[in-house]
Amino acid sequence: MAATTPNIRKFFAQLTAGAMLAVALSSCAIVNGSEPDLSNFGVRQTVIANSLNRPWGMAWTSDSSVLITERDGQLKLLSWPESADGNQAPEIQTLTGVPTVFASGQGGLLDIALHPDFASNQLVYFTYSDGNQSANRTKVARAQFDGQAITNWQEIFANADSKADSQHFGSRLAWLPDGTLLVSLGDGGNPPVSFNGDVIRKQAQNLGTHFGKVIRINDDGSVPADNPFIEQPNAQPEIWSYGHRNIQGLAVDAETGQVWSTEHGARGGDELNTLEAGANYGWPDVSFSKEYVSRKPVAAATSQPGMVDPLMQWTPSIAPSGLAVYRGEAVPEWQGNVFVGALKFKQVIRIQPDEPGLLSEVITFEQRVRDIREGPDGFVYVLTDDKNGQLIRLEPEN
Ligand SMILES: [Ca+2]
Repeated sequence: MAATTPNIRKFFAQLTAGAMLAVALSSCAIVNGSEPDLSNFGVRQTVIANSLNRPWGMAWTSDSSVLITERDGQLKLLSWPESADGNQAPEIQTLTGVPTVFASGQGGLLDIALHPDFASNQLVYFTYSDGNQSANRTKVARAQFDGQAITNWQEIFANADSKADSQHFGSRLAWLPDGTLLVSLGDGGNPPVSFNGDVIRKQAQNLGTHFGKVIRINDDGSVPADNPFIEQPNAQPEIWSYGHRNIQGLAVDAETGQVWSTEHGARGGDELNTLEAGANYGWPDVSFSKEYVSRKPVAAATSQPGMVDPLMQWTPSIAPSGLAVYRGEAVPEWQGNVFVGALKFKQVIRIQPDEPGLLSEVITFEQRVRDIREGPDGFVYVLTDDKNGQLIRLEPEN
C-alpha cells in the first residue's frame, strides 16, 4: 500500500474506533489489516455522457448501447455508432413503453437488469415504486427491448403490503447462477413511518411481510420451490434473506456465485455483507446505527447469536449505492475485486476480498455515485446522482 498521505489520515479520521474494532473482530476470514490508499489508485475517469437526470441503474444491451433508468420515470437508451472511438458522445433517446411510476423522494424508476438469456428472449427487468404518498410499494416488472422500443411491460412481483411516505424502497436486481432473480426490498422507512401500529422498520424481522428482505423469484415472478421459508407458515414464500434496512448495492460474483450487498444504516452503520439463503442480517435488532434525531443507538447490541455480522461497517455513513464484482479481462489487477459506490462520500471504494484487509482504495468524484457496473469492454462504469448526472468510465491510467 502507499505510504501515509494526508488523504489516508483523513480517511481514518472518518472511521470511528467502533468501526475499526468491528472489522477487526469480524468472525469472517476477512479482517482489517491494510491501510486504504486514497490516491485514486491510478484510475482515469472519462465522462462518457452527461445530462442524465438522476440516473439510477444501467444495463448494456450490446457493446455499443446501454439502457439507463432515471429516477423520475424515464428510460434512456445511449448508443454509439459502430465507428465510435469510445470517447465520442452517445446518442441519447427516451424510450416509450414504461408506465408512470411513483417518483417521489427515494422512489421512482429504479434498477434495471437483462435476463441471462436476453440475446434470445429480449427480456429486461425493472424495479420501481408504485402508488402515492400515502400508499405505495416496490414492484418488479419485465418487458421486451428489441433494440428500439420497450414493449409488453408486465408486473411480475409486488410487495404484498403498501406503506406511506417515500423512503426505503430498495431495490437492486441480481441474477443467481441458477437463473433465479434476487431483489432487495427496503424496510419501509424511518420512524415515524409505521405499519400495523408500530414503526415499520421492525418488519425487517417479520417473515410475514416483504419489508427489509431480499427475495428470490423465477424469471416469470413465480416462487422457486427451494426458497428457504417456503414451508414456514405465515412467511412470505419469496423471502431469501432478512433483517435488512435498505440494500442499494447487490451483486453476484460471476465466477463464484457469492452474493454481495451493501445497505444503508441510519446515522452510521452502513454495512457490507455477503448473503446466504435463510440468514438474518440483524436490522433493527443489531446495528451500529444511531437515530437521526435523538442520536441514541437504534439497537441495544451490535451483534447477537443467530444474526450475521457485517463484513465491515461504515460510521459515519458513506451512503452505499451500486455494487459490482469485477470479473472482466481488461484489468487483471482488479480480478475478483468488489467495487462499492457511495452517494454521500462521492466515492468508489475498491475492495480486495482475498487480501488481508477489506479496505483497499478509494476514488473520489465531484458528484454522488449512484451505480457502478462492469461494461462489455471490461472497464468499470459509474453513474452519478445529479440533475446533470454522468456516465463515467474508469480505467487504469497506464
Ligand atoms: Ca446487519
